[in-house]
Amino acid sequence: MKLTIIHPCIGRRPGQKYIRTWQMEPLPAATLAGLTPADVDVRFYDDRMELIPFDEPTDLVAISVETYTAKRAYQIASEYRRRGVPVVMGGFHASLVPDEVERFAEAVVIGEAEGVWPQVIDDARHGRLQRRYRSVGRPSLADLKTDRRIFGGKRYLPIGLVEAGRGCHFKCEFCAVQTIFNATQTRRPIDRIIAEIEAIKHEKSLFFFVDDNITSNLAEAKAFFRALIPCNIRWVSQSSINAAHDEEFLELLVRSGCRGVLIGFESLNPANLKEMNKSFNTMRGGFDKALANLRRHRIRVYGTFIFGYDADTPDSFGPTVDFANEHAMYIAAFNHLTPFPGTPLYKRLVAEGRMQYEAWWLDERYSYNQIPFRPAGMDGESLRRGCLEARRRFYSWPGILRRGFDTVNRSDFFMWRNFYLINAMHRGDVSARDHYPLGDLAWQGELLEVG
Ligand code: B12
Repeated sequence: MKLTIIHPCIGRRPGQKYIRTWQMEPLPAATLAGLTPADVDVRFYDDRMELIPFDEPTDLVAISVETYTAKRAYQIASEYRRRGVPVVMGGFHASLVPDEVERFAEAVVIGEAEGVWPQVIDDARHGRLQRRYRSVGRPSLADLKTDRRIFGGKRYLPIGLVEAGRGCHFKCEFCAVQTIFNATQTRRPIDRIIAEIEAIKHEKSLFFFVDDNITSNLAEAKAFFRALIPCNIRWVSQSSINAAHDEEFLELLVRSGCRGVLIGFESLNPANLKEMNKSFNTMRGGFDKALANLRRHRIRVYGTFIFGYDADTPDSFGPTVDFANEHAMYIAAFNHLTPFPGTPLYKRLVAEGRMQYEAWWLDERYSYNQIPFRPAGMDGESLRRGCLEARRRFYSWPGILRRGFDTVNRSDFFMWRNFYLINAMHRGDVSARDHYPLGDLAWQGELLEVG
């Protein structure tokens, strides 16, 4: 049996290269390959960096779908299905809106693949694919095997992506992760993660633990960091701010090789944090105290901010960029609020009649950075432009140089050298991402729906 796994891009403008900062090794594909029985011949194509050979013979196509990649995923599925090849879809978007996704695929997997993938393969082998497969509860990640052989020959950013755990216990209103995992987290056994790191560490200069929140279970995170110390690697990850108030945790971060954490600050306005159910951000002295603690331990910060919550006005942008600059954040994201389907936020905005386009991810008029809902404190265009201006200011050359001279940002030569590379890439992305199309603009024809 031949299986073709596809990781779709968000979209494409003919003749233009894809956003480089997004070209990391896709773990969903490698996880699926690792779950596939050994006698299946697996091929993998990454739509973000290569052409898909639609005419290559295959028995089953598996596509990972996120909300931003849904339109492109359906284009790819239509190509295969027109050639008589069955398509199975899974991933975040498939789990959030299976009713939509199953219109474009023979089968949809809702939830995590670990519990159901062997059955999908077996059913496909015997020509009896079911319309839906639903993962029940949270499967154990003990046997998770990431098959990186599928990445061979592809030009990814040289970062080792590794999963230590999945999910987060917080219930932020906008977050697709809490919606899917019902605010629970599962973790891999520490010895398995360490074995995975040891196997690839000679080829990776930096690791990225893709966990939604590596500190979701602080006690287990600490045990993991202790075990990580002898690996002697550099790593970055995503963390909630509460961890920055725990001195033992901070010490272990440094000793285990942590070079930086992404923290969702989201907003400087407590009313917004309350509305997004993220008031925990202001605990124990709030942002300034947490940032001072991280600074003391020389942990770099990737700060992420959201604009467009109800208390935001056109005056919200300037002070937020000032804040990110004053704290010399290594990098920062200034995004508009995005209502992902299925989230409490999406449901609220629909109930309040504030969605501009309900299925914005498929709407012909929609492109990246457009605002799919009506904000309360400004119009959509002011929100779009405010985010763009915030990014332009933060990634201006004088801004980059100033942050580059910060004592924490230049405290480690490897991270300092990469500071300029990474900031230059993000600077280029500011205009490259603006109005980036969803779906391949050169793709012709109608999306093929299941009859
Ligand atoms: C690492 C990461 C990135 C990295 C690397 C992405 C990459 N190429 O791998 C970077 C930083 C580049 C990135 C960028 C973006 N990301 Co991102 N990212 C993640 C993160 C933190 C981990 C992804 C991961 O590797 N998980 C591990 C894998 C194994 O888990 P998984 O994807 O859930 O897959 C399991 C199941 O979903 C299922 N499954 C998945 N695919 C398939 C396919 C089939 C056929 C089957 C059967 C099952 C199946 O089985 C898997 C095993 O159980 C997730 C959060 C998360 N928890 O997943 C966000 C996440 C996927 N990202 C998200 C977003 C929005 C983005 C951006 C649009 C952000 C932005 N505005 O710039 C961009 C888009 C980039 C793109 N698509 O080209 C959202 C997507 C939400 C949604 N509704 O779709 C997520 C969920 C974060 C969030 N909290 O909302 N991201």
